[in-house]
Amino acid sequence: MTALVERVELHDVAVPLLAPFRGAKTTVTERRVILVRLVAGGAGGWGECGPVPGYSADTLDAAWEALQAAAPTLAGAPVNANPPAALRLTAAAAVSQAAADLAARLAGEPLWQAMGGTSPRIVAGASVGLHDDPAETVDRVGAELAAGYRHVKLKIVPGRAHPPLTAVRAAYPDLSMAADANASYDRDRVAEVAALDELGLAYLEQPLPADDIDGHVDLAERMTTQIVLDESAARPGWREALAGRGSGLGVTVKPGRLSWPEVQATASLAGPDHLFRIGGMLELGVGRAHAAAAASLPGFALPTDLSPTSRYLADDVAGGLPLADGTLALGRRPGLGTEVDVDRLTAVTLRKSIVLG
Ligand code: OSB
Ligand code: MG
Repeated sequence: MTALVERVELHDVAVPLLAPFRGAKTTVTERRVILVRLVAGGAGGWGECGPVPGYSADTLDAAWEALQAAAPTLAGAPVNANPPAALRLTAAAAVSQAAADLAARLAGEPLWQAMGGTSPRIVAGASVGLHDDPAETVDRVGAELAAGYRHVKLKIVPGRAHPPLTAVRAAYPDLSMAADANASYDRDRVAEVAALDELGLAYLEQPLPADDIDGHVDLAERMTTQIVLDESAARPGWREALAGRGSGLGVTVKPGRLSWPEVQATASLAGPDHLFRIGGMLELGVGRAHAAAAASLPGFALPTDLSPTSRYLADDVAGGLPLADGTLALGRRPGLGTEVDVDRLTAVTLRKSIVLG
C-alpha cells in the first residue's frame, strides 16, 4: 500500500560558494535553494529546488510561491514521484526528488537502484570557471587533477576560448576535457565554434542560444566534437527535435530541472546516435546526490559535472558523496545516501513553511 504524505516542509536556504564561479553569462557567488522534505511512515525524503539566476528559465521566488501553493495538495496524498502538473522545472524536480527519496527509504532500497540505476560508481567531473589568464586555468586544472578528478569541463567565451583550452591541452595532452559556452556564441561565429574541433574535447556544451536547437543539429553534423545541449534542454520541444533529427547531437540532462520520471524517460532516448550526460547546477548535497543517482542509469554515458559539494560550497546541509579514483561511489544506504544535518539546516535557513497532512 502506498504511504500517505504526513508532512510537507519547505526550507529556503542560502550557502556561499568558496569562490565565485564565472560562466559566459553569469557569475555565481552563493546558492539559494528550497529544500523540500516529505514525511511518511517515520521516514523523510528530501528534494532540492535550485534555479540559478541568469541561467535557469525559472526563479526561486516563483518556485517558492508554486511550492507553497502545491503543499496542501501534497499533504495527505500518496507518495508520488510524478509531481503535481502545476509545478514546472526546478519546483517539479524538487517535489519529485523528495517523493522518490522517501519511497526508496520506505522500501529500504538505495535511490539509484530504485530508479533503475545500474552503475554503483559514476565518473566525477570538475567544472572550472572562467579566468582572465590562461595560466590560471592551467593551474586550476592541475589542482583538480591533484585532487583526483580525471575529467574537467572548462567554461569558455567567444573570442577567448582558444588560449586557455590550448594551454590546458598542451599541459595535459591525454586529459578528458570538455568546454561549456553557456549559449554565448551565435550563428555568425560558427566558424569559431568549428575551430574548437582541433582540441580533442570530450564534448562541447551549448555553444549557441537556447532557442537555436537547429543550429546545434547543424553543428553536430559538421563537427567531430560531440555537441551537447544544456540550456536548450530546458525549452519545450527539445525531445521531439532530437527524436526527428540527424544523429550526433547529445544532451546534458540536469536532474535539478526534471522530475524523476522525466529523467528516466530521457535516459531511454539515449543511444549510439544521441549520447547523454548528467550535469550539475552547483547543488547542495541533496540535489547533488539525486544527480549522482541519475548518472547511474544506463543511457548517461558521457562524463558528469558531479563532484562532492565541498569542492565549491563553503557550507552544506548534507555530506557529499566521497571522491575516489575519479569516481563517486553511490553506496548501499537506503534513499539518497546522504543525511541532512538539522543544526546545519537551521543555521542556513532564511524562511520555512510546514503543512501537515
Ligand atoms: O552551464 O552547466 C552549466 C553550474 C550552474 C549553472 C549552470 C551550469 C553549471 C555548471 C556545472 O557548469 C557546475 C557544477 O555543478 O559543478
Ligand atoms: Mg552548461
